[in-house]
Amino acid sequence: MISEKMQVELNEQVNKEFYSAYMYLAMSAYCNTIGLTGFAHWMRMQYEEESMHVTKMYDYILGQGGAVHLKAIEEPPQEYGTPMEIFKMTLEHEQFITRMIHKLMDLAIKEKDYATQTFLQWYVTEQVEEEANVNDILAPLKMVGDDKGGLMMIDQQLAKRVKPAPLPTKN
Ligand code: OFO
Repeated sequence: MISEKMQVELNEQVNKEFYSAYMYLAMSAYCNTIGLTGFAHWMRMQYEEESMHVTKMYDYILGQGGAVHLKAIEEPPQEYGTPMEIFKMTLEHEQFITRMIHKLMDLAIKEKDYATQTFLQWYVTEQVEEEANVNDILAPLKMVGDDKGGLMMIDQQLAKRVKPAPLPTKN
């Protein structure tokens, strides 16, 4: 069982995770448009990952006897600039999501909601991994700068990102 307030805040987070998925899909489309198919693939996999974050939280709310409230998803930008700008924006977005997850955890602790604390721990760990993954891409991007050959090599590396493992299905 979750409190009314926790239900509201988890539903807000579902919306933010949907926005994350939406933004990464828009980034994927943009990368395709500028001819960086490896970057586009990485962003497409990130979209799939975020879609799972949505579903996992959705299932948790329902499993706790709560009500899911799906709200309108904000429109993401259509243009993202250079590969470096794309990944800087990605890092800033993930840092924002990390702060949101931590705020949720603060609420779960305040409410002595042990089940939600355990549930959110998965997201806390996931955010550490997500920020590290983005930093691992930003480092070589900084190194190659505007060098086209270097960018192509990074593009080939990003094309190898594997599809995230599916979550166990609930329904
Ligand atoms: Fe990128 O972790 Fe969810 O939003």
